[in-house]
Amino acid sequence: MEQSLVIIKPDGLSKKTAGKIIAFLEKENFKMVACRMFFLDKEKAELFYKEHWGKDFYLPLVSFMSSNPSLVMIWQGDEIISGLRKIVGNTNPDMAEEGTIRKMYARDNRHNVVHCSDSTKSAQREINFFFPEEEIYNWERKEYKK
Ligand code: FUP
Repeated sequence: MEQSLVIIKPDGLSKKTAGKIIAFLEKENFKMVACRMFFLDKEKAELFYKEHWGKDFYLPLVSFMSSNPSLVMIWQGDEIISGLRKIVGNTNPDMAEEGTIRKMYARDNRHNVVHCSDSTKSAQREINFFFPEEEIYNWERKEYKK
């Protein structure tokens, strides 16, 4: 079963879109297996985005990500990585498809409310970056109905 890191970024929390974003993921039948609020200080944000080091947007991106806490989660499901990329939409909301999270809530290609992993390899790195194994609650759930 595939897993993806999902971050509701500082702008996503500030705009009160966390509940809506989680609802999107639940509707797809994906399962949350870890969640914590996390302040990416400058050092942590630099490390998380190290693949972008040297690009013109690197420092403003680091500064944005360390402006406020984020909600950091792991979600799991069949082909969740490609599924989430579709639901989240293009990095740049102007280019994102109608109905995607970024089209609806993002301001621009930096303040784009949510992060999801782009491959199984980066998902593994990103998950290890934030969560020790014992904080990942990956067990079968009992069904509770109303
Ligand atoms: P994505 O996987 O869609 O989040 O996009 P990228 O991995 O290409 O970029 C990671 C983050 O870098 C984006 F979410 C926001 C930031 N970014 C900018 O701030 N400016 C840019 O021009 C491109 C990306």
